[in-house]
Amino acid sequence: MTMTSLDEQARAILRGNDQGGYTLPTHGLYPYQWNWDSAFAAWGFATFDNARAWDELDTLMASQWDTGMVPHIIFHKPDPGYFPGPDVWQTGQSPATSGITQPPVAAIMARKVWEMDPKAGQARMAALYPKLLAWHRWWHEVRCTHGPAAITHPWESGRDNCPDWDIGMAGVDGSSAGEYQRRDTGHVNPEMRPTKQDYDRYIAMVKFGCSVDWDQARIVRDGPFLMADPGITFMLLRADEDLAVMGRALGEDVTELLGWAEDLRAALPTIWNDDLHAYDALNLKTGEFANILGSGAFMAYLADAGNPQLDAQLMRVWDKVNYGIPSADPEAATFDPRKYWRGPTWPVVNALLAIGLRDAGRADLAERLRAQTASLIRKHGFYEYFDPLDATPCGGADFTWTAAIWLTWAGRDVESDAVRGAA
Ligand code: 9WN
Repeated sequence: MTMTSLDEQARAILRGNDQGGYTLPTHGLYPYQWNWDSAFAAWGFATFDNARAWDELDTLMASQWDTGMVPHIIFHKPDPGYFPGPDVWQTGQSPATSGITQPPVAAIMARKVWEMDPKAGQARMAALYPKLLAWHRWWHEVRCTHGPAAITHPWESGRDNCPDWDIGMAGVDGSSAGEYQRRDTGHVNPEMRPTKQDYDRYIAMVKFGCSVDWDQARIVRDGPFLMADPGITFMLLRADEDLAVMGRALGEDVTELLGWAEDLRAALPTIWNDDLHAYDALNLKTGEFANILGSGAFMAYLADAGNPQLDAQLMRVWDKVNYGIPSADPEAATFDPRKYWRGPTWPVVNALLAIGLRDAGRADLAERLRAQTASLIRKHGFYEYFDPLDATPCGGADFTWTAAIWLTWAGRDVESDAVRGAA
């Protein structure tokens, strides 16, 4: 299979998943618009249709709540193939949305899209800027009250069932979930998906949100789950700084944004676990660290927050596998190479890490990661995630963000990366 044919396949996947203004992650398994998936889709579209890239971001931000939160799913058209659907979330939004958010990578991706065609993107960016700013304000005012960025549901992290959340999940009573029918396990191999116990707890948390009318202050204060997420903390920090670059280019006063970024950077020691020699997830309800190394910690490079101890941890976990960065520590007892976020490698996370490594002056490591990610896609196609030991493709096929990552990064050699804004 030639490079060109994979480029064509990737573009065909983006077009095939395009619903007119927004893109599904993949047909069947995920039949709606997802927040951070859309941001990556925009980056992918920008390689061949810059206007369509901005449309994707516009559609996402059009469902922003009055509070500034941008929901993790937008249920544009009813689809019985996904659970939990809008009837379970009951957020009263139109179009219907979930009641939680997802990693704030939209500003990071908007900056890339803009830099790929600054002239064409100027007006589009100006229109988007206040919405992104309001979303960041929401993150800082509502979710950084303990310092680092906190999540109230594992789905917010985008790394749903990673071992980072096990200690927080243990405190969630899943018995209120009641009877329900999962749909995900009918689309893909159930062994590669979260367990029934996980789902009971996920649904119990959704029910808690409904019970307080999605009042964020109450969810943070009284909800069953509250953990600091290193991954989101670093992505938000990077996104603040990228948004400030765009703000300056628009002639905006970015003092507030830079203040948020400074506060967040000052809070990083809170999530540094000395025993683990790494950043770690922290249960804000008990003050306990998760004591497990996850791929969220490595997002530190995105925010210029790497250090020699983290470098050593990165090389340790990377050298234990053959393809990409594992989502969880391969030397931990909880490691499972095919179970979703408990071990598999995710092209989209590899791409974010490579951006950080490149910025940290480690182009050699970024290239190693790119080559490994490309080999997974060349071997098996545009899967959702892969076994990092033997490259087995996992989860959904013809996946939007994997196709986008191919077009922007994994399928590019070092020279063309710069052209596509991946540097
Ligand atoms: C819940 C769409 C999403 C991704 C997440 C990934 C998975 C959903 C699910 O799919 O989560 O949000 O139903 O499993 O974990 O990162 O955004 O691709």
